[in-house]
Amino acid sequence: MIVPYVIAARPGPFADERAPVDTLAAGRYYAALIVGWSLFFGDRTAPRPPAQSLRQLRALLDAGVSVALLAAPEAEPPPSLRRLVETGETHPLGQLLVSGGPQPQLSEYRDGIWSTRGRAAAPAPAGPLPARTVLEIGLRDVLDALSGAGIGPGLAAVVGDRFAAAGGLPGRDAAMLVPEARRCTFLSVDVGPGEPAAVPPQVVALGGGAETLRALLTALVAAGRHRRVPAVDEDPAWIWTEPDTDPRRQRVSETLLSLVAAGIGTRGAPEEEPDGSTPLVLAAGVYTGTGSRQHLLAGPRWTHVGVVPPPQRQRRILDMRTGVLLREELDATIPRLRSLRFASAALPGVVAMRVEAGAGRVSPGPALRGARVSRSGGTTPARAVAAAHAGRGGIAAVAAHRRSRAGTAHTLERMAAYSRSPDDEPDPEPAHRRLDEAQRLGFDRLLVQQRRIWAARWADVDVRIPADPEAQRALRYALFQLRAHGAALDELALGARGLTGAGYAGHVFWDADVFVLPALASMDPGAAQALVEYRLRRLPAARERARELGYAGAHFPWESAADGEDVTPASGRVGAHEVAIHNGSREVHVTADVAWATAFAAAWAGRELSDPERELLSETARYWASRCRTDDSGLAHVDAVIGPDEYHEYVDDNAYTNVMARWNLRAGARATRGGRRNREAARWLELADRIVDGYDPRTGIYEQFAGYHRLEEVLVDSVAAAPIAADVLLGPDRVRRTQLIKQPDVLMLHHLVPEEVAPGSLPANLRFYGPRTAHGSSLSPGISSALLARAGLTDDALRMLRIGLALDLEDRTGTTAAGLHMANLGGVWQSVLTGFAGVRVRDRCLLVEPHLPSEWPEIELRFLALGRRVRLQVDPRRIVLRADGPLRVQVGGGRVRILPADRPTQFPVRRR
Ligand code: IFM
Repeated sequence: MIVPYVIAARPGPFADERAPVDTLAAGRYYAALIVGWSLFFGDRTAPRPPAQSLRQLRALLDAGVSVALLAAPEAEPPPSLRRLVETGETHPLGQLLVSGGPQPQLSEYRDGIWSTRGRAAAPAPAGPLPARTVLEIGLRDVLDALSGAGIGPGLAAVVGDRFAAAGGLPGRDAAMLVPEARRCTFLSVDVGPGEPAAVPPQVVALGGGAETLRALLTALVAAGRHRRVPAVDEDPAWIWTEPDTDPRRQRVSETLLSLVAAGIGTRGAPEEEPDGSTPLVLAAGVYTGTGSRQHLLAGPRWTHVGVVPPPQRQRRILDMRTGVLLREELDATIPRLRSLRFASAALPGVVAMRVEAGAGRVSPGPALRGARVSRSGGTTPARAVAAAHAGRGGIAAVAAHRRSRAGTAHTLERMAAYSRSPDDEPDPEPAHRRLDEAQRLGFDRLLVQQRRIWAARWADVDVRIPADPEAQRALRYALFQLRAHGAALDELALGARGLTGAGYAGHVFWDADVFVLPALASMDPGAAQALVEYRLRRLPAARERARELGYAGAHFPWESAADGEDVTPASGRVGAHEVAIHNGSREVHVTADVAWATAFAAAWAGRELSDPERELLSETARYWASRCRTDDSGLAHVDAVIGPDEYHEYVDDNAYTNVMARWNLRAGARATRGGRRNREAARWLELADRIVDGYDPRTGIYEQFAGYHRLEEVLVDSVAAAPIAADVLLGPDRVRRTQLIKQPDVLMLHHLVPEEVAPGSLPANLRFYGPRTAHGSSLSPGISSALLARAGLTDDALRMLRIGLALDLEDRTGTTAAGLHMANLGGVWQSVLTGFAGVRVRDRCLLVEPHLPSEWPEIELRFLALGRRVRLQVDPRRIVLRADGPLRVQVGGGRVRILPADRPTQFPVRRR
């Protein structure tokens, strides 16, 4: 047999080596093979495809390789293939795609079902098409179908026989003329005229004809059997790469590379857990400790593997398109250390990993670490079982691994399943059942599902900014982590750092309600509802707290954990200073924030409030009614609070708190039904009208709190370029005497409750408070950017957005090691969705009023709203909206219209 040698033409595990074809394929470089029908089946005039080809086809599909067969117009029609494939076919891992015929259409065989899809490419002209056009259309359709299964072109090999053949001109093959196929690998198995000398640079000239093709197919099948570590499509638009091992960035990388699903988060620590690494597995809502010492419980860890020696150089790639993390050693002898892991989006609580390296480098050790580990008896003796116990609840895990070998590569495959119990003894049984299911499916099938589910998620929610690939990628990172955290659990306790680190002990702040929830509502309504449910279930605790403090109704805690009691610590550090923390008793706006989020989630989804939600709005209104003090002139005040600007404490009539309280009283009144309560609601409405808000109609500016204007006027620029932690730089006492503020306070009102502030007051308040805002909180840049965009200051808005986008990815605050700033991730998406695209929901109508910065001539957003999947495209000339069902829309302040289902509708761009 001929074993041709290859010089691989593109980066990848084999980029720098001369490797025989079976080694090339054995790296599972390809998740899909695209090949001409006649090349695959040989003589197309034969009455039926040869049995050997069909056997290989089935073997490939079983090994997890998708196969696309492209046929020229005169090729044998797909039905004969259908019959043959269906005979004896079970459930192949790969997908079979067939395109061909005089007017090409794509047939797809998946999970035992054939279907024919609409064409992705532009409609072909009527009449017989030239063979080249048929192949181009077919290839486009195939790539589109593969991408729908989460297989990008970088994971596809196009196998042809004469890439340089067309007139001897390099790169004239039909496949190579399709721009979408740019990142495919082209393998030439024949030597056409002029080849291999004139072979286009992107083609790998294997030569060897049909025999090479068979060898390649056999090697691909073997790669599947040998459980090699799959590759990812290194499309820069979809990957985040953490480069070499830089010990200073190690813990930041671990945060950024966290994988989260179904309320279980695993930090991205390298397998060998080198010095300085902080590996951690956390489960949403599972806290340990009491009072302000409550913190998220560390669960058993599943990723530890001994690696000797550890890699000198490596790169780690988070593939956001498919939700997997790849690690690759660089500059080492083959086989290099490689690993791939993911938190299954298909099987809740299941995580999976494969690691490969040369003989003796990888030692599995125990499959679970870091908690009480016991071996299970009974029917599954090979499983490790471990549980981490909190006071009441805990986290149970079961795991198993197995080893295999292919040539010099030794592979370890580990799967684990978690079950979280916020309130009860951790129970490994559900985890055992999940692991049974995962093992029945196997790693490859789980990976296929992972790719498909993430592809479907991105089809619903995504952002495209053709002129700004960096911003697009950073926004995708935010969407990726938000979506991964957004589990539609029965309730979702989402701490300030999510499940990516121990920062803020995993406590739940207003970050979850006001910053994350609106973002999640546009991507996963079930997850947004789970955030609301977390608060609803703690309404009794909030009632209790109000009573303890001498108030009526319900008052939510500033920091919340398991039970809904206030868990704000009494002191903390600001730079070198140990300072008392008063937020627990003073940052009372959180009560209105929770009410706002409850109403927002329902409004965005286009549904009525449920009875428990109405109750929450009424109870919080009742709190404000008792919290307000009425002065002799009848005006109502809220005394001695801390607003979102935490630099100034114990202030009276903080505009944010007062206006949010006013909104809450009105919303509570609207939510209240019947009898005695109506009289109470009338009192709330009357009280709301009397709350002072610090607005001065002469200047159009809200005074942030009583006496703010008398403070020393210091602008941020005179201290340093924002963002800065002004309290750390100047000291908390000094900063308190100035007008410097930590984050938008008054301006948050323009974002959350625009109907509660004076019409047209946004620009004046932006001009006034913008230069005073230090952006000392990660919550600040995203919402500031949204407001600047809405006010038409789009280039300033983009500058501000870039601060938010870099905040974690470049560790701008030096705090990312302790976890992602979830509120910032929510904030940057809000900036794009509600700021630049100007999308809001009001009265069950989608309002759209885009304001694009000069650097972004066009954007495309996909999101969910009012129960619809919405696609919005904006360019300098038009706005195009499309929804998957009828939708009330109002574009650019025009008239309200009903958008027809599934029909793109154009609107003109309004010039300012
Ligand atoms: O909730 C925020 C607050 O607004 C500013 N300090 C950090 C908290 C948690 O992110």
